[in-house]
Amino acid sequence: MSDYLLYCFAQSGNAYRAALMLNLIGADWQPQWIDFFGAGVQRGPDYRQEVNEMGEVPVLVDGDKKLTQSGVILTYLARKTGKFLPQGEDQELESLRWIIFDNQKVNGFLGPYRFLINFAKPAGDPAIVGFLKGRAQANLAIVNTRLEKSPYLIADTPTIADISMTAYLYYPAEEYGFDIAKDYPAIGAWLERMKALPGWGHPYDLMPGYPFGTQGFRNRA
Ligand SMILES: N[C@@H](CCC(=O)N[C@@H](CS)C(=O)NCC(=O)O)C(=O)O
Repeated sequence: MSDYLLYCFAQSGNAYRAALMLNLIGADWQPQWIDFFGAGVQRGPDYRQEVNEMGEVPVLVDGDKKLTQSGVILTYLARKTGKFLPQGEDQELESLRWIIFDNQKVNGFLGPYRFLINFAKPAGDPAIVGFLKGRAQANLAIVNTRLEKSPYLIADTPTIADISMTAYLYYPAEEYGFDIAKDYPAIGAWLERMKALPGWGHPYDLMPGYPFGTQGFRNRA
């Protein structure tokens, strides 16, 4: 049995934050696929009662501990292992600042935008899609400006703030109708730096659910 179990699915950038962290710290972990788009178990009373009252993925199980919210999972794993841990109060606060901005305004808009144009049935209302796209792009520009000044978000080395920010940013450009790495070059260069970290993996390789509707992986190493 693995040390950690992660409730996740391949299309979830929110879950990818936790999957990537587990891989980067070299943890012994296994995914528990959630059929988010099919049965939608996360919406059912059993899931809410037994797994996560918020009805969300990701959920990390570590022995008797069950953690939800990717920012909490990242903080827990960083504190437990000392890896990607912000150092001292200033960095801790700065990391939290970027994680909240990411959750609410960067990937918090990008994820629903991608969902509405790729997976929602019926597809999203164009006015809502346009709003989400505009907000996501404006906030990606803010992250880009930040990364023009610093190799990683809050320090010269990567921390959980960077891992959080990667959430939806490695998915293919076709899923967005624009190319994040090309349109925001400092983000593109930073994504390459993150990709070079030992243990890095693409969301479609780390979590089950690719191709869409299956429990497979794209290229399981
Ligand atoms: N802030 C949360 C977001 C989690 C989240 O929204 N997950 C999506 C899947 S990508 C979900 O489970 N949504 C179900 C719902 O909102 O009903 C995190 O970072 O863990």
